[in-house]
Amino acid sequence: MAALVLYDFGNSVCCQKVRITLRAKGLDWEVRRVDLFKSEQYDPQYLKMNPKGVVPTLVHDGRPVIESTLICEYIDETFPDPPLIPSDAYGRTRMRLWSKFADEGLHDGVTEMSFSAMFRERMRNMTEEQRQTRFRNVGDPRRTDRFKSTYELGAKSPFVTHGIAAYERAFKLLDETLAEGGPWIVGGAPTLADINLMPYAARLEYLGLIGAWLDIRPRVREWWARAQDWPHFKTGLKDLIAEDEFAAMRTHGPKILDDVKAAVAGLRGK
Ligand SMILES: N[C@@H](CCC(=O)N[C@@H](CS)C(=O)NCC(=O)O)C(=O)O
Repeated sequence: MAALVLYDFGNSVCCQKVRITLRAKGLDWEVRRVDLFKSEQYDPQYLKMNPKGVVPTLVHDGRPVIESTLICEYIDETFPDPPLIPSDAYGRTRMRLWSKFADEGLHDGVTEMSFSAMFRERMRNMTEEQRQTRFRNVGDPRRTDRFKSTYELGAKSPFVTHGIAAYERAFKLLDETLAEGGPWIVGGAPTLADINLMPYAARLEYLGLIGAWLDIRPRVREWWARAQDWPHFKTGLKDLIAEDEFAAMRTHGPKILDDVKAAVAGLRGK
């Protein structure tokens, strides 16, 4: 078995964070695909490693590490060159603030937006039994409620609105942060703060929605252009998205653009 094995699924944002980090460290890994649409994340063997039934899981020398934010920090500590975590305590807290933004708002937000634009259709075509398995979600009632609400209400679900607001807060702070320094979030070189945010910006970009937040934020647009030019963004994220996944995002994302724009305008008091 390879030293590093990543339990991974195509276009998953959390897996993308981990892949960019592995690329930035120049590491190779073996992929084990967990098909979320076949509910393979609920396989009892997989749940022993990752009790929440989510991807990614990184197995290093036979030991599982879970939670993408923790996995990225683990990779940085285990393979220190080049460093992706600032060396001073203040820099580290500033970097971790962006992990919190991702974990405490953006992740649920992007999940619900993607779901309302793309996956709802796919769930309608499932059998009732398959759908109920997805809803049950290994006993996490909060995820079940989010899932059901978005399945029923689409972009009008309050969970989608919460996600749109989380993005508005994050991009506003990013704008202020970049105004004070830059060109990366915590200074002159990319850190896990940038890596944590990249997949969440990328998904909005590929869904054709990002302009709704960045229209008034040229500094964030510059950061995003710089991120997309970073070689590890390309090899860890963009190059690993299949053409049919790009096509699905391009086709379905714009369906919720008007709802997104209206919600952002509401948040800005327009
Ligand atoms: N906090 C977890 C979240 C992981 C997560 O939600 N992963 C999604 C894919 S991005 C997943 O596996 N979802 C399973 C499902 O939809 O049932 C992490 O950062 O690793």
